[in-house]
Amino acid sequence: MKRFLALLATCATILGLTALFGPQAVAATGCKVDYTVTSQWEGGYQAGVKVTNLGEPVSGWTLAITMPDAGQKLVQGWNATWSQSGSTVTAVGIDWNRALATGAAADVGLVGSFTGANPKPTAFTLNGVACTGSVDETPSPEPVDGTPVDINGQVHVCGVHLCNQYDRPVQLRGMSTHGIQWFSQCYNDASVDALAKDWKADLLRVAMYVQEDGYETDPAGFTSRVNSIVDMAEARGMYALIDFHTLTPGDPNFNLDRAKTFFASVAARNADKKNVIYEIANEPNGVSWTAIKSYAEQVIPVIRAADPDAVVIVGTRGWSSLGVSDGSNESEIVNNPVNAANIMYAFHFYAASHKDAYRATVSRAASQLPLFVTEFGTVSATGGGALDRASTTTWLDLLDQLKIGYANWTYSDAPESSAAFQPGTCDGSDYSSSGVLTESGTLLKSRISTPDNFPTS
Ligand code: IDC
Repeated sequence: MKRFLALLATCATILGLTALFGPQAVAATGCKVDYTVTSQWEGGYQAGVKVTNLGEPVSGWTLAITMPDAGQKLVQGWNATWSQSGSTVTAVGIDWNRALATGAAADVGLVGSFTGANPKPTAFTLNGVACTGSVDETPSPEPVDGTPVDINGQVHVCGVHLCNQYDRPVQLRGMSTHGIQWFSQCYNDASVDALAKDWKADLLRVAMYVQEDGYETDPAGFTSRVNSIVDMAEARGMYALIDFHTLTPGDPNFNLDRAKTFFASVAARNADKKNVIYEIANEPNGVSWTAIKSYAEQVIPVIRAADPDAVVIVGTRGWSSLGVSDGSNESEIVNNPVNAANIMYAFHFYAASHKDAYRATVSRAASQLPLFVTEFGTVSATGGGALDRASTTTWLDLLDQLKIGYANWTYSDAPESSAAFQPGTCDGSDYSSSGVLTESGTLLKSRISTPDNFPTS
């Protein structure tokens, strides 16, 4: 069950007039705060706080939230440094969101606990300017009818974003298959229905390993399996990301001939579809950016020859870390981009392993390069270990804010904590009840199933 309770508060710099504010948010001069309870459970809640600076640009900010009493406890927060003193909860902007131009907003969030009723904040201050706001309940926007592909049509790259048929930026959110050589039993009508209808996902990434008993062992068979999953996604109005899942060896040029053969075939077969995006190399590693770029500049023309208008996503150095895991960063790409249009660059992260330094890189790179998080995990880079809820939430809030699309590893019942389903789920036909989900699956489903509100004009 989703419950959206939005409390709109407006900060004004004019002290003394605040008590006159009525139930409607008032025109603001200093800042505006949108406080939204995104979920609530017995004794706890999660809330998003969007603070928009309507005054002079600031190079740093402190947001103080006054709760009606100290019974409310901050449990954790993200996208800011959070603390609590008595009934005041404070968030201080960090590294990548501390500067706010006029009109710019920072999205932060928190999980809190309470006794009695969920407390509504009674006041907000920004940089010491006290302001109380009115409280208003805003209904969730009406969803637009139609599937993600119906609404957005053929997507294309516009500046640093992915844009829809109305030339407006969109964020596509979905899941990645596990290796289809091992988990093909997980991709069937019932499971893909659940992804489209219950999860309300926008995309399914089809991870076709090349080695490890993958494509190289049966090119025709794997090509046809990929195509059939593309069709299942298309039938439900979801985008399909065709992932040429190179991993070991890390140099994509090792598979250059296979890539040309595979992409010539899938691009010709799927050229008329609006839902296909091509990802040409999962995670280059132990290889220079120059070598990856050379690979991309040989594979992209093969795709374009058959399917000229599809978006192509290029893996980046250091396991698609924009080079960070190899001690580099996005500048090698910015200074020497792939010579092709309508392309994006892949960024991957595993929340328990990759944190602030990687987030800082993505925040910086996002203003210069079109990015797509074609794979990420809620756990460690091994695909196992404990789920890192705080880091995952921080990451997903950042991607939401930057409108960067993502696919989570994995929509499968693999016996590892990154999988969304409990082991054995794919032996049955129930992909919908909450009992079949893992902790990671529960978290991802709750994030992905929120309304997309794709722009349509
Ligand atoms: C992992 C799988 C695991 C499999 C292993 C080897 O979760 O079951 O045994 O691959 O192929 C990646 C890769 C992705 C990895 C994943 C987790 O793209 O193939 O899957 N990961 O290790 N990059 C970072 C993490």
